[in-house]
Amino acid sequence: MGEKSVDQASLKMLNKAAQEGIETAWDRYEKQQPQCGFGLLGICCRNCNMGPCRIDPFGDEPQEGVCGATADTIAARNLLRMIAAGAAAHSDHGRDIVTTLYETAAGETQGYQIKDEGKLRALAAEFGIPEEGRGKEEIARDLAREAMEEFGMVKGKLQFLNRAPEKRRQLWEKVGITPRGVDREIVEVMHRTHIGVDNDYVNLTLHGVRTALSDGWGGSMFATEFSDVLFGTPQPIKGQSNLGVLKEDQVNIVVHGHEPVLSDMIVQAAREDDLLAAAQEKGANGINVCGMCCTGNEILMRHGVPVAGNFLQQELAVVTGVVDAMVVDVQCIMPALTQVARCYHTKVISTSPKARFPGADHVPFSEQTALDTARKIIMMAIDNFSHRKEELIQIPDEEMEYMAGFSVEAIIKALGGSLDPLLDAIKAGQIKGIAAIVGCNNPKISHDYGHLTLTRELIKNDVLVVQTGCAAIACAKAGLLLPEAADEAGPGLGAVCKALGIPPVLHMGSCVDISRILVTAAAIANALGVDMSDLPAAGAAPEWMSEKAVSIGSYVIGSGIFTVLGTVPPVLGAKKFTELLTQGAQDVLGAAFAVETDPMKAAGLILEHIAAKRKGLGLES
Ligand code: XCC
Ligand code: SF4
Repeated sequence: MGEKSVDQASLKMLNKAAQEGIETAWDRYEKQQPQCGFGLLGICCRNCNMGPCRIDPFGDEPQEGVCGATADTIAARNLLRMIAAGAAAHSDHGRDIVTTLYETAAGETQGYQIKDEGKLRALAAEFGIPEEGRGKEEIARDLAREAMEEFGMVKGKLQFLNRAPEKRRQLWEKVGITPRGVDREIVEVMHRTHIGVDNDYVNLTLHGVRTALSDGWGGSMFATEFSDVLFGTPQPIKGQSNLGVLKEDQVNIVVHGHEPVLSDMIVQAAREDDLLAAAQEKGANGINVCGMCCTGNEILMRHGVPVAGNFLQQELAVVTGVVDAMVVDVQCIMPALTQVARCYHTKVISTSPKARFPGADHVPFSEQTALDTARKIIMMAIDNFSHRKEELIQIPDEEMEYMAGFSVEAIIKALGGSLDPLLDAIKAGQIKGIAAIVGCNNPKISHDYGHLTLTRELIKNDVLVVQTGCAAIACAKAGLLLPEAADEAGPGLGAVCKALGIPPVLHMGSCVDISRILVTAAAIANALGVDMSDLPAAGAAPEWMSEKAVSIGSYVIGSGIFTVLGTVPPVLGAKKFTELLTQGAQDVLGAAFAVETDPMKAAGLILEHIAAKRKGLGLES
């Protein structure tokens, strides 16, 4: 497993990059070795200018920062700031979707429509907004305004929390971590982690979980639900994945980042006749829009658009020499892209006022002129088609079909209208439990190895796997998102999948769509009349790297679900804090973290956990 990747297409492009003298994340990671020990252990602090301070991890002096902060305080504060950044990223994305819905309802945007009126009306009912006899625009305006208020603290408690089982809500109340408002919790992290405010690592941790909950049951859930209203609720759909989706004879546009507001418009505009004609005029046989990372997941879930790859493949896509434009919005976009692009002909086009990249072309995107901007970007890609450097072109032939689009609504539909068949299969032990495998890639672990190994091992043992993000793309490339992959599953899960015609690994969307997983888990717990912590369910992030993943992991355990991390979080230098995260949290939240870098062992932990929870529910193992 010493290889940089287990994905053949990526290995080919890494080879090509090396021959052409191109540095990638793996090379830069190598150059960072050895990485800073204090940083890895989480015990350096730069929160004030008496510092920076660091704690001696071997128990020698110093054991406190200048202000007296201990290792536990420092590591907890650092982790809280990671949660805040992650929650902010998801939630700011959510806010933008809410705003887009509001402006669309007011007739102020270009190209958007309310695509799922049924979902709009259901959400309105949930928020207590009258909908009978009212038009969809009117309802959408009220709903969006109501949602905007959730970011502040008008009601003092997030609306979507009501989707959680009552026992879980009571626990949140009792522990004092019911999230009040999305922005409020994030701001409070920054306040509490300022020098001389919250110095108790337990108190800090509880607020960290509350902030993360405001992401999972707040910002992220708004992003998902309101995206469904605007762009349609995903239904099962097929498409292609991996770098082989790039086409030598077509204009290739890779959309990379996170938000559907731009990528959906590009997909829409790329189908227009005059743009196709313009591409043909330049000698191209078409316009090939592909996705990357989570914005890729957004459009593959809704349109079956091909996905070129996951996080560690962004540079490698450029190395093929056929990407005419790499269009980016926000999050997980390596600044190195413009460096790599310079060696080929690729234009990196940034679009968000929040995310500029030195060396990129910037085309400011706004909802008011969305379709025109998308057209302009596509024209730039078309114009760039003739600038390809023939001698640098090499497209790996790896390409794999996937089935995605498993929203909660789609899962219920696939089950024949209710969750009952799934519950019955779980009760009967055909399906032992459910595992959510999510998150990024990280050069600290062989690319895709963690995702694929853990997924394969779990489905083999009759655990239904649900996925989002880069984990899902890894499995798409490996063919695990196809109904035929049921052959790789254990006899119980395999039979259920074959009967329903679904894959044993369900792609539920982008990372904000982990909210769909929360909704599913809550619905199952509600149907069984138990708390989410009683379910035979687990979460895992085998290759995580982003701060968003820290927020996700924290709201998953905050929701009562055991979570295994496959790369080591920066906390191990703080003994008591680490114990709290991996053990103490169990008593308080009914769930805790485990850290296990070997995905086979991680699978063992999850299977053990699922068996114990089945026993707790009185189910046969
Ligand atoms: Fe980013 Fe969402 Fe991680 Fe992938 S999984 S590397 S966060 S793109 Ni979200
Ligand atoms: Fe050092 Fe305390 Fe300042 Fe952190 S807050 S840099 S530990 S003095």
